[in-house]
Amino acid sequence: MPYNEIEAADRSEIRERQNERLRETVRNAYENVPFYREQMDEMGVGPADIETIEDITKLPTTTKEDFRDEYPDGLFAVDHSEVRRIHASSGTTGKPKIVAYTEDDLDVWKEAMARSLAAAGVTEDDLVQNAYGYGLFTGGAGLQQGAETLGAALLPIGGGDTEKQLEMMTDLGSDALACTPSYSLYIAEHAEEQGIDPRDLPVSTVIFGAEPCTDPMREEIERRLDVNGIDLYGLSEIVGPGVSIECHEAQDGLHVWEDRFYPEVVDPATGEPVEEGEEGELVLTTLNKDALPVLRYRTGDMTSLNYEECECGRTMVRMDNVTGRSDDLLIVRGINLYPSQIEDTILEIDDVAPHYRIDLYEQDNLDVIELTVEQAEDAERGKDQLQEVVADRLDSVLAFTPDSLEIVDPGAIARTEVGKVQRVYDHR
Ligand code: DLL
Repeated sequence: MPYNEIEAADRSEIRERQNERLRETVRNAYENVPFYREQMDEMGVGPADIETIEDITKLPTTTKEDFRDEYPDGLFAVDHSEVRRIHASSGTTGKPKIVAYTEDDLDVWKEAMARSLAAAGVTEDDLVQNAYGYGLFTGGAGLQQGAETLGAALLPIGGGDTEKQLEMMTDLGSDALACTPSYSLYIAEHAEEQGIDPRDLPVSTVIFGAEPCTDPMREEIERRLDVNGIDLYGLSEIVGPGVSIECHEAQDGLHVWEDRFYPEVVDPATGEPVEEGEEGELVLTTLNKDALPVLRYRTGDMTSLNYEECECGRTMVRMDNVTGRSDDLLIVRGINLYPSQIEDTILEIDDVAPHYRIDLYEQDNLDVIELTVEQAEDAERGKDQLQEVVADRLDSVLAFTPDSLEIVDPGAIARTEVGKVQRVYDHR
């Protein structure tokens, strides 16, 4: 059952709202954010040129560099007295991206997260254990507000302290666990170490996000913990978690709350829209953010859109799960490869644990790629034999041969308890 009727409304009604809200957003951005006014003036477009959502391609795009250039508050459209909350997203380099919310913006976010949790199958009777980080990261606060708005109970435990996670989960009977996919596997591993079968834990749903999760990784989570894995997507620049989520009924693509956040998919190289269903870079426009209206944000996340009605009855467009970013692309001796393709390929192999790392170096002006893969605890093959199998599989599926391939002992690759897992280390 959708949380809000609009989720299953006629497409024409959704379109109507998008048209109206796009006009308001563009007016707000043009009148109150000098950055957008300058861009639009330069392109010769004004708010009067934007009547329907089809006109969106006339608008300028926004990039993460724009957030950095306008640091800290150059993109704010309201006076500081109207700001109720600030979050920040830290990249690996440079200044964080600062994002702000008015009271109304927080309400939009809460409602989007309540819709998301309802779509994940969470009800008022459930306890959600929130193991996303609190603080400047949007994960902790986003899940918390959503669960409370929905009327579910929430345990604000935050990331880390895995011992405590297991204790509370068992004692309180948490129904859902919200955390990154890698942390859910870490919890499973930790339980096993303590002699607890993770399948006996009370959790029946894991709401994972903030990191890519390939199909074999999801299967591993679902199998190890005996849960339904629900993929939750979002980003600080647009709102935080709650831009889109899989429904528990179909688990077939993530419904984008497109009356609030309008999605387009473009060719990452040219910025031109791709055909429906084709893969490209996700571009998002906020339709209901007053403090920080964002026009056509180039997310860098690769996906495709599917407008077919879902078996759950929701009519809102679905995006494919995001397993790669346009800027993650590895170009190794002429072969273009996403780290997720490596993950997809190696995790299909029995005896491989869902832990690996990719190290990139430069030697004599050439890129060198080293792959380290962890052996599963219950592996039947020895390391040498496993190494051959992994090398063969990478070659036959991806036509890829790493410069070095090492199989390491179970547990040898460092785990991430708090924050996002890092798999690619670029030393160039
Ligand atoms: O990660 C918000 C979030 C919190 C989403 C909790 C889901 C759950 P940022 O730190 O700004 O915000 O990072 C956003 O993380 O552009 C994607 O590259 C990646 N990402 C987020 N969710 C997913 C997902 C939060 N479900 C960036 N699958 C995004 C793959 C994801 N990548």
